[in-house]
Amino acid sequence: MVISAIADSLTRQVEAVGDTLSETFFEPVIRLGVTGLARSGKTVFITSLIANLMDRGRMPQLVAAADGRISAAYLQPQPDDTIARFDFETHLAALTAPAPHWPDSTRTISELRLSLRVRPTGLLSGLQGPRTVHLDIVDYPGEWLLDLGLLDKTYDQWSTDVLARIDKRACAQGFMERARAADPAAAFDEPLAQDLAKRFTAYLNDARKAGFSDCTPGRFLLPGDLAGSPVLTFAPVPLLGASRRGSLHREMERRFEAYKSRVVKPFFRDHFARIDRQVVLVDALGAIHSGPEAVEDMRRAMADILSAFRPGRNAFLSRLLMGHRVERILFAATKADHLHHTQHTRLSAIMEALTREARDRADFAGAHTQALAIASLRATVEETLDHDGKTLDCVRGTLLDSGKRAAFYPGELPEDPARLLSPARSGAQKWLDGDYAVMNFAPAPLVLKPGEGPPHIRLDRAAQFLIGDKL
Ligand SMILES: Nc1nc2c(ncn2[C@@H]2O[C@H](COP(=O)(O)OP(=O)(O)O)[C@@H](O)[C@H]2O)c(=O)[nH]1
Ligand SMILES: [Mg+2]
Repeated sequence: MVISAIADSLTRQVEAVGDTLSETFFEPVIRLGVTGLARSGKTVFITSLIANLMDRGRMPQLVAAADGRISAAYLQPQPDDTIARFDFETHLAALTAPAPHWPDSTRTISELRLSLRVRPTGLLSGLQGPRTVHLDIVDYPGEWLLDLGLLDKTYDQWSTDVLARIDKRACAQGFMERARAADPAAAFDEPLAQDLAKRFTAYLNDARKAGFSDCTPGRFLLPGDLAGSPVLTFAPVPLLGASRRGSLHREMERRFEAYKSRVVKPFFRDHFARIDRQVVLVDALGAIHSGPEAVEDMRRAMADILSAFRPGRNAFLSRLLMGHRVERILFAATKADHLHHTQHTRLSAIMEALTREARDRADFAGAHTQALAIASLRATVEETLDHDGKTLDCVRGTLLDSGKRAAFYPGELPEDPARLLSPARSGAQKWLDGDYAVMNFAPAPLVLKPGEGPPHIRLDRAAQFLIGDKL
């Protein structure tokens, strides 16, 4: 405990020195974290944000851009040598190709530095030349934040919780059968451990496809170069009676502890602890489409994700942060271009309600928060159709599967978010009042005028909230 506390605080001090150095050169650095569960839209968000910061014609709500105070924006080598570079050029090329397509999914952490030349505002504007503000954008999987919850738990607490939660889920039966049959007190057996871990991983993948968000340990889904290593070869097995040396239970417990200290803690120390501003992307429409269970599960996952931004709750994290805190957190419901704009306020309200509990806590810790419905890349146009004598507010786009153009009505979101969240909380199996559909649209071919970035919805509002005050 003591040794790791010292080591943790040393890292912060070393970093603090780095911070001061760059500040003395009047080049402030904003470290912007972009997170969300898989497929929530991180890659598209970062790509479009950078493109729209470089060509600012569609950013009227970003005040410094509207005032014409940003004279240049350019990519620079990132400060961290050991993190993958966010592959902006390849992703942008995918989105802006003659036959555009969505970028490939990425499964790890990456980073990019965008530097902005900004003229100061107000009294100083005549006296000072332009300053350079560096924006370090860090893309990391939200699944990794969920792992914070593991730090507080012993292996037995974790196993009991997981098994109770997944016991009845259809997608967990392949794993549950094997787990029930395994004798945790029996001598450790590597093939059995691998089989259990493999089935547990398969369950996590299926659970995620079924729309569940509580899929931890996060690296089981996104193993990167840890695939197949012992820290990822464990699973929850119930303990019956006392744990013996050399037993399956004891070795599983050891690997669980190794996962916490060798995988989870380094991520929080090396990446998370340095973030200044954060955007959390949520595919709320996708969850609503999957049904009440998925919505409730997402609400719980959001609360868990956001507990990482309330460091007082976790001793490891408070020691690590030593007062450094995320100053602004944006919760953005992505893919709002699936809805006609008449429904956007409702989506924002749902987003706000989904994260209410968690946001109240983050507010308490001093961070500013906001909820928005956005589309990083607008793939549809709006259209109002007559249908059985009523008008329907639709969106039209190219369907991803067939390549055909079609108008689409996703269903009407309720004005009061409680109409979705209450049945979700009380365990309803399906929506009573409505049916919600989600289409997968391909990105639309773009004709960009000089100075214009890709079309979006409220990306400029998001940027203003996240970095506008620093420009
Ligand atoms: N219509 C629409 N779809 C989007 C948008 N952003 C993301 N998507 C969809 O969501 C998928 C996942 O996005 P991606 O950025 O790769 O998610 P990540 O896994 O969080 O990095 C994409 O392949 C698109 O199908 C958007 O702004 N509009
Ligand atoms: Mg990605």
